[in-house]
Amino acid sequence: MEKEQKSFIKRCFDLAKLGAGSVSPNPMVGAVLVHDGRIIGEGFHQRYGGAHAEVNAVASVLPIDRALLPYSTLYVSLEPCCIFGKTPPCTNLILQEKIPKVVISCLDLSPEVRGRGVDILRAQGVEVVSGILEAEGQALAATRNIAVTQERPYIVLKMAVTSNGFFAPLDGKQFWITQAISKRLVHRWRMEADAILVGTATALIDDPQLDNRHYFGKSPLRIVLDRDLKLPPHLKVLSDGHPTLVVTEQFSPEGGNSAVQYLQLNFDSSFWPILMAKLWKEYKLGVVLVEGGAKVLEGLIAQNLWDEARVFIGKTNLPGGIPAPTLPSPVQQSIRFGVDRLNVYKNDK
Ligand code: AOF
Ligand code: ZN
Repeated sequence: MEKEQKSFIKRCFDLAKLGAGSVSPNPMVGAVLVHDGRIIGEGFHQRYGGAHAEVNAVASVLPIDRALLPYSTLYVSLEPCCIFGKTPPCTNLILQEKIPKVVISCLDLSPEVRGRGVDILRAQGVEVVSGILEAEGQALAATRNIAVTQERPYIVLKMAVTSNGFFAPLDGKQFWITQAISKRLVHRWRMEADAILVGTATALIDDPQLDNRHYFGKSPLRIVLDRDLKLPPHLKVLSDGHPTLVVTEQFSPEGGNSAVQYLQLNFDSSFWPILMAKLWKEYKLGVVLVEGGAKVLEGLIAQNLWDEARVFIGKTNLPGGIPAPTLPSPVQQSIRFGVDRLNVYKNDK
């Protein structure tokens, strides 16, 4: 029984992940309808503002199987919602379709839901089993659950470090640490994020495009810090016509490129928490990928404003340089990726 529940919940996770990069600031959610051990419907949340996983799963049931719904179990990776948001509550759908049993992995921590979805179903006589593969379900829903509880985006730090622990050379020149295939993985992470953030030195030294051109899907918004508006306008992020948000202490300049917007903020000790709160509240950014440099990464680590860090260890060495920022949590996962190693840290504070 438990084995069967786990395998259907795993299927929900796989379906949910198909929504990566398209659903934020909503969570990735997958759902499976099962009758007598047979899957009769499947669905996932495909895009922000669109139908929820449960709705798509019910809609996928063949006419011949529809009569089975009142005898089936609905598996969902997340607690069904009970609110009128951009779409109607999934709890209503479950009750209308007379689905007698719902198995979920974890709760939706959005303030209006937070267990109310489960309570409503139980109060109406639906059997609800919760907590199946809960840690994995929580990891999948973390972008949403962190954002709604912390009122800031889910923050992913990305960095590349030489095998002898250096982040960059001291001479302020661009230095490539990882192999080419690692770059493709980073572009996948860019597709999955709502925004990429870099500091002034990175924008100046690397003149990066900060887009996704080596993977499928969209490119995120680019966020560049430029306290004194000293970045030259010919840099790619300021001149290629794709959207960029420049965070500055100065008042926004007149004219310029319409793709470039400015956000004026004081660069004082509360800079990071205020910026992150604004990115969530005003810009609705659910996932921010931070790509450096060292000062930006260290600033966020010092304020405990990070959720996950993905650190590539390259094969290259530097005789000296800027030491890599250190993370206060242990490595959670270490994967060999071609000639590079990828260490994943999760913030456990
Ligand atoms: C679900 N199934 O597939 C997803 C859920 O504005 P809306 O209509 O998209 O609703 C937002 C709420 O639904 C919010 O609580 C969010 O966490 C949740 N997402 N819920 O039952 C889904 N994507
Ligand atoms: Zn829903």
